[in-house]
Amino acid sequence: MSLRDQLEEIRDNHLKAIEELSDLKSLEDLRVKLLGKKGPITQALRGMKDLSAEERPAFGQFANQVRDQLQSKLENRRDQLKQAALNRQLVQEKIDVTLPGTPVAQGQPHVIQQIIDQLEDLFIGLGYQILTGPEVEEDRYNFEMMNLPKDHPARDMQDTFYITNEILMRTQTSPMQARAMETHDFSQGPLKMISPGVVYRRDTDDPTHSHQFHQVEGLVIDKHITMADLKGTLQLVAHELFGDRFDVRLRPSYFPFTEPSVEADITCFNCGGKGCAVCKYTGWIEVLGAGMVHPNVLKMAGVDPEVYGGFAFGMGPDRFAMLKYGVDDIRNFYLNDERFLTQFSKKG
Ligand code: 2U9
Repeated sequence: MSLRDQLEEIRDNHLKAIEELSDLKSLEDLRVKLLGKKGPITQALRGMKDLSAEERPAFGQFANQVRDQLQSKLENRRDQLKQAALNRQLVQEKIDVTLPGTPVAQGQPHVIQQIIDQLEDLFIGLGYQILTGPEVEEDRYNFEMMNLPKDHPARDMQDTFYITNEILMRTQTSPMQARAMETHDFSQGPLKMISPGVVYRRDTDDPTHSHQFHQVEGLVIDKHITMADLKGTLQLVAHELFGDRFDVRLRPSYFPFTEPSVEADITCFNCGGKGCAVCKYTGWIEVLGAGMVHPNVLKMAGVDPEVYGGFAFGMGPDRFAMLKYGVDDIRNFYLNDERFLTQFSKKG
């Protein structure tokens, strides 16, 4: 077979082989094999040395033509295969932008936190600071500085979770107020604060008691603070939270850290004061305790009771939530049952 015939055969076979290639990898393999140094075209060109000087140019030209032909066939086929691969990918990765997205469940603050948030907003508006502090407290701040001396019944082991003799789980958030009074610089103005947070008592859990619950306690210390300021503040809170037709009344009470002490009632939200089962036919609902800060408490925090005085109050957001939503068992707030908690959607 002549050299030209050999080259024609190589060309025809490979043009067919290239056409039949189905992937880019085998195309590249074939390209290297066909056009490489050991490839059939290079081999054929080597045979040129046996041709006569007259035959050589024409054969050389023909060999170049064959190589160009194969090369452009390879390129064409590569473009086709690339396009086919891209088309396959486009089909496989097709995104239907009209499909609805997967809904992401949105959380919400715990119902008690919602109430605390509302109170915080209200008191921030009145110029109070929000101060939070440790739940594991020193006896000194939790009891001693609150005018509850060592032999006071409220300090009983039965009522308090003690960690050591001097360290305990706070039974009220007032230790935060004691800390604030101790450090406040009264030359810079009054102390106005609320301390929201969790407190702990060694109660046996039942529908109205939980060993863990929340408090929001408030404290205002300045010169010339009177009980009228306390009542005015509580009235404002009631109006803001519930509406203008809600009134506040104070009844005498006793707390070791306030003197005089009061319990504050608000117009029954259920009957508007007429009397119903919720308010036990009194027209009033007890919502918080309060009073004028006891001089001993001021003294122990380094505040001169002859110059400064103030009022304090304490409320239980758990009880608020129970009253507001008609929840009859406080334990529901601490079970983390989603079916219960999602009822109190902020939007709803
Ligand atoms: C300082 C001085 C006095 C805070 C007060 C109450 C009355 C009170 C309870 C209501 C329901 C707590 O959540 S509850 O169980 N609180 O009745 N709290 S006066 O008195 C203070 C606080 C800080 C320095």
